[in-house]
Parts: sequence; C-alpha cells; structure tokens
Amino acid sequence: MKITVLTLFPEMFSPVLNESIIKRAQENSLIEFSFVNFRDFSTNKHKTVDDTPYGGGAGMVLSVEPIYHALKSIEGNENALKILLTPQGKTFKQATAKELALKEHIIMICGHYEGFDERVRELVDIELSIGDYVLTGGEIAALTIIDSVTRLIPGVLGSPESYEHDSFYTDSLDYPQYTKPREFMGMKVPDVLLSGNHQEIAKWREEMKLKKTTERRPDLLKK
Ligand code: 6GU
Repeated sequence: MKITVLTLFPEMFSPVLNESIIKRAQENSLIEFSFVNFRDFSTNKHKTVDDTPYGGGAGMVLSVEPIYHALKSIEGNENALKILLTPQGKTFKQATAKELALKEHIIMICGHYEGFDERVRELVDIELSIGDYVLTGGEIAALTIIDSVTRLIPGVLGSPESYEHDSFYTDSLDYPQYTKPREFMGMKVPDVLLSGNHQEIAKWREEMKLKKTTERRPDLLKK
C-alpha cells in the first residue's frame, strides 16, 4: 500500500512512522509513505497557502490552488482514494480502517489554520474526522489513521489472530489479560486462567467481554 500525505508540516510524521511496527512494515515493503508540502505549489511569490475569507471574519482560509496543484503532481492520483482530514468529516472507526487497509494508494490532505476553501472538498472522495474535538491540524489525525490502517495490512502483525480479537473488531471490548506474576500486591490472576481448561477459559473470556462492554460501552452492543 502507498500513502501520500499533503501537509505543510512533513517533519511531524517521521518520528512516529520510523519506530516499531510501522517502521518494520516499511522495511518489509508492506507500506510506503511519501509527503508533499503543498507550500511548494503556492502560486504567489511569498509562498502563502492561505488568505482572508471572502465576506470577512476572523482567521485565514486555505486556498484551493496549491492543494489542487499538489494533488495533480502525485503520480497515480487519478486512481488513489483521496481523503480530506477535517473535524467536519465522517467519524473514523475500526470499520473504516478495515476498508482503507484494502486500498492500493491513499492520499490524505492535512489542513491547518481555520479551514479550507469549500472548493477543496470537490477534489476529494471522502472527508474523515477522528472524533468530536478540534485539533490544530490534520497531521495527528492522519497519523492516527495511518497507524490503525497499517496494522491491518496482511503481514504487518504476526498473524490475523493478532487483530481478530482487538477491541472493536467485533463491536466489543477485549477481555482482561494477565501475565506473570500470579499475585501482585494482593491482586491475583483469576483461577480459571491457571486451570489449563481451554473450554472454560474461552467461556470466561466471552463472559468478560460482554461484561466489560455492557459496563463501559453499551452503545457498541446496541449495534
Ligand atoms: Cl481530521 N482535523 C482537525 N483539525 N481536527 C480534528 C480532526 C481532523 N478530527 C478530529 N478533530
């Protein structure tokens, strides 16, 4: 899979993408990232990418032209899935991550400042938000989406089992996990997990998933 990010701050990405699982996924050619700074496509001599809003009001608006030209500069842009990152977008979910993990090439556009010229919306296929709060820009949202999509690409994690029991993969939270020691400051590992009875363990885990989801995220069960 190829992911191209349009951003004014490409340096924000490398510290996150060049560590751990995502780093290894790149080394194994399972994912490839590239970055386009759309300031390089500014059409004026001061290299600005935003301007004051028509009709007046506070703040600046990102112009459509540099984003248009930056998009056109990307090889294969016609066939890529183009995503605009904005708090106005559809909320990104685990189901969205699963869909995106099947794509060959994704282009993400990160905004900054007050917002985009509305005509930028005509250049993309979908608009995504990562939740109901406002970030200073789309970069952290892009990183969030990249992280959750990358781990679903076949071969990135050891085996499909690594994510098939993830929280949200089946619209429920995960069961409680324990490792050594058996007892820590009076807190014990549940006996059933030490029993060696795999049927009992599986049953207990299902019960715990349901209990946890009912207590914490009853909204997931309603689906
Ligand atoms: Cl995608 N962008 C910004 N600026 N804020 C957000 C967001 C995106 N998703 C949630 N908040």
